Amino acid sequence: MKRILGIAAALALFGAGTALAHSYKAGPIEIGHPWARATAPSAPNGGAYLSMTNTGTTEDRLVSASTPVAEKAELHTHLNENGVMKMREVPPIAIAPGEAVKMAPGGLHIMLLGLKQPLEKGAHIPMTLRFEKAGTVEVEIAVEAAGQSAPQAEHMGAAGGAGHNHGAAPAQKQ
Ligand SMILES: [Cu+2]
Repeated sequence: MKRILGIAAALALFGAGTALAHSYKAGPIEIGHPWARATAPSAPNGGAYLSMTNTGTTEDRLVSASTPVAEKAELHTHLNENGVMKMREVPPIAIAPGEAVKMAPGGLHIMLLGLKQPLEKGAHIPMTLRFEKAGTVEVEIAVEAAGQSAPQAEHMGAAGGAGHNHGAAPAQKQ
């Protein structure tokens, strides 16, 4: 319990100074902007996303992930099977030297199964990533709006363009 409180306090401090884009390093692997979609209070599962860039000279693999807010975290992808989108657990995700792997809604993601609490927008949740060679690294998942299809920080570039009209409801103000 004491340990959990300590982590919470550290997260509160860290969270206060965190910009939307944040990144981490595990050896030569750069982990960019881990984020998750906010979940409804009764949602059993959630999804987290991040990018991994290998600045080293040998392949590494993301083996597993874990977070105290979910019973289990699995590496998943979406597959289109006869027009039906389905999720499947995937083997460790390889990142070739000089390459980047980007998780995103509709594709690769870290599935958070058995949420112990809803993921609330604005929260930062701890996650441990384990790489085959680079070992483990602690990251923080930034929880963003439920309808978010891309990280806020990269949204402008991705959706880009003047006059681009978002069909969705206006973004909620904090
Ligand atoms: Cu999934």
